[in-house]
Amino acid sequence: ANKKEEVAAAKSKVSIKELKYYRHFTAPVASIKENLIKKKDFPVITEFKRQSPSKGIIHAGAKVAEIVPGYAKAGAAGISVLTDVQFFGGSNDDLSQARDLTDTPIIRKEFIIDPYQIYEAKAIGASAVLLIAAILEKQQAADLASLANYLGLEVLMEFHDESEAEMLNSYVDMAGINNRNLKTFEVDLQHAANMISLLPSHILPIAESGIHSADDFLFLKNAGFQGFLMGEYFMKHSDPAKACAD
Ligand code: IGP
Repeated sequence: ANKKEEVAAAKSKVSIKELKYYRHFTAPVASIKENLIKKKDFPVITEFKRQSPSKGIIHAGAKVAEIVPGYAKAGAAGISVLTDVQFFGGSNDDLSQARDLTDTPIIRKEFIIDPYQIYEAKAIGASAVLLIAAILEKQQAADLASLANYLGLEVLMEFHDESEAEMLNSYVDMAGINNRNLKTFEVDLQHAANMISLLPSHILPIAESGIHSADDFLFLKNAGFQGFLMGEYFMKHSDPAKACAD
């Protein structure tokens, strides 16, 4: 099933009105952006991810309860949880479970194309949502980001191509530059370093993907990035939380 069908199916099971009664919907959440600014020594969003289309299985059967509390304890500024079932083997349940285990703000990693998914993000306990510029129209991205802000969710908009910079809107809190080309899966840190200058200064720049060493981190930090999204580097370990703390 594609995302559109998936969203339609979810909508027919649980309405937006019903999502508003979920216990996480009205619960206050912390800010990833503020945390990234505060935690200058470790401005990292750590990701919970079992598998990906580019890497296949990264950590088979990974359990939220065994990893997320450790990420939080290690001082992560935020935690990214994949909710996409088809490609990443994640679930909404992973995210709400993570929310119950920590106060560290959580970003919903999902292919968001419909307002329903923003309500859903709030209902399962997210603090922030990812909007991928490459899969959205400009007006659609603005509507989704505006709804997210209205519901108290921060917006991380993800870019890969220079041509996507025009997708930015005033509701975007953080801009992620993905080092991984989602079509070819090729990773190039220099690409992010080249693209950072396209971002307006009030939007916090985050480097995403393929950060695998202290050298990678320092290279991107020197290029001006203030946040770092890291998944595989931790998840490939048998004990990701320990790898994160080390
Ligand atoms: C993490 P990595 O290489 O550290 O595991 O990457 C994160 O950036 C990556 O999972 C990601 C992603 C996405 C996943 C970036 N953008 C969009 C799904 C959808």
